[in-house]
Amino acid sequence: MKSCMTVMGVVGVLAVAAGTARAQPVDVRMQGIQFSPADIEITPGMTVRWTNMDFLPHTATSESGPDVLVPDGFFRSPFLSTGQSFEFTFPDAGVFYYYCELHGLHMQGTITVRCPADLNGDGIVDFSDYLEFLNLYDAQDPRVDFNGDGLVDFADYLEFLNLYEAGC
Ligand SMILES: [Cu+2]
Repeated sequence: MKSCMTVMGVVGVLAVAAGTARAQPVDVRMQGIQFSPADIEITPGMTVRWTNMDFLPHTATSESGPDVLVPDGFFRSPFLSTGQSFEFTFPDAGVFYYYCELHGLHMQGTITVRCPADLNGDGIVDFSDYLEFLNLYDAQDPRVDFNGDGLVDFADYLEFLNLYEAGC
């Protein structure tokens, strides 16, 4: 029981460290009447920051699917002029489409929010991800270097268990 409590303590510390590491926003430029990069992948809790580099106004407006071009109310920036930014934090996993209200079809992007424990990328965290983790761990694959220290080791195993048990 005592050793179990010790492991839980270590996992808690790792979770706090991971949360801190994700605090920095991910940048998307509005440049040349395009989002750049147009398609990005992040993890839940991360913030995206759009910045307008053009001499035309733009928006970042969520839509329910590609080419829908109707605000779905999830996020909607004001009209951004040159140099202005808008930030939005994505709390949950999913694929989120967005567009510019002034440039419609020509200016769209996607934000894929994927749980780090969803190693097979099927949108759910389940036992197949656990098996995938074990394979990647044995292969020393950098995708399971969860704490980003350049090593695939027991600390990453503990972090994976923490994320897996949290369902993300
Ligand atoms: Cu635009």
